[in-house]
Amino acid sequence: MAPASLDERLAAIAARAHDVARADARQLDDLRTELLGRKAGALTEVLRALPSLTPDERRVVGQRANQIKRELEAAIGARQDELTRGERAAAVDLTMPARTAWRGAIHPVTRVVDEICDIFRELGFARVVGPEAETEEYNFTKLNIPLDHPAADMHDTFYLKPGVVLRTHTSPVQARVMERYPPPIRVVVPGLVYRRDPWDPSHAPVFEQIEGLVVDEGVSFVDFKAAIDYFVHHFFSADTAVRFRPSFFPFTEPSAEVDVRCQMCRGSGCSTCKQTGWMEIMGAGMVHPAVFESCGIDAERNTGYAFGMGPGRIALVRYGIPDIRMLYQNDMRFLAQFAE
Ligand code: 2NM
Repeated sequence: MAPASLDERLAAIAARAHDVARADARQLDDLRTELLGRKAGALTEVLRALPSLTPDERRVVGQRANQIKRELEAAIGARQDELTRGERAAAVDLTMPARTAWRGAIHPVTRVVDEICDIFRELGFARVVGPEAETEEYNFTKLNIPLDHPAADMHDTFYLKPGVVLRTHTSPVQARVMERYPPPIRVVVPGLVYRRDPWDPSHAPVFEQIEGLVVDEGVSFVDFKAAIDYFVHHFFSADTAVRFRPSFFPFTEPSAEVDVRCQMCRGSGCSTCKQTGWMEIMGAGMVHPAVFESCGIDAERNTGYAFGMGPGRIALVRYGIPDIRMLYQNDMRFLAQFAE
């Protein structure tokens, strides 16, 4: 058994845990010194008295003293943590302005592509995509473009290997659609296309295209004009004038180019429209029977129209962007302007 006086001293020391739990930072420092201090701490004093006890007493008092020491250390540590957390919470300045979060934006070209597809969706066109690496057959031959045509030239087309190219337009996807599905066909085909053009303010070696195709019995150029009027009036504005000029493409006959009133000057003439008052937005025409032939469509029963446009070009016009390269540099100062 321990002598009563040491027992009482230990009980008194253990009871100080209540003070520890309520101490502020300074009191806690004082308590640490007062109870556990190496020189004159109350517990240290008790331990120092051990050698004067009998071996039995020494074991009992020693065990009890060490247990109280561990408990006090734990209590002081816990209180210290509490005080630190409290200090941090008190240091939060609720009047400090919040950091503004970066807000993502849809790229202007993506926006134009989506809007165009949405408008044609209203007219019953499905949106389809296809491969960017194509055979010469699908990119040229099936579309009535002979391989000795200038468009198939190595100087204009990226060849991946003999017979395989990066598509120069999305038309090979239409060829695949015609082969796989019977008429009626109504599709729009957005996607990247590749041409061996050096970068300049109005050219890029890779750019977006959207082509459209309609195949059915009794489809005429009037159907095409109606669809394009609908598109222009919804994409640009209800009072935007449209005109059709004769043109030539190997895969359509007759072929046309579609112009809209210049969106910058509304027709009075400016640098964007080169003083013509008009801006070209697409090429189009009635699908050539030779194309139907090579894609397994019965050209006796069916007719159709097709068109192609460049959403990048259209984005330049719509947002007044002076250089096509700005669409591809991913400069945050440029892109952030399109955040909604
Ligand atoms: C254009 C202009 C005119 C076109 C033709 C075809 C297909 F597959 F039916 F033959 N797809 N797209 C076409 C016609 C594309 O882009 C300026």
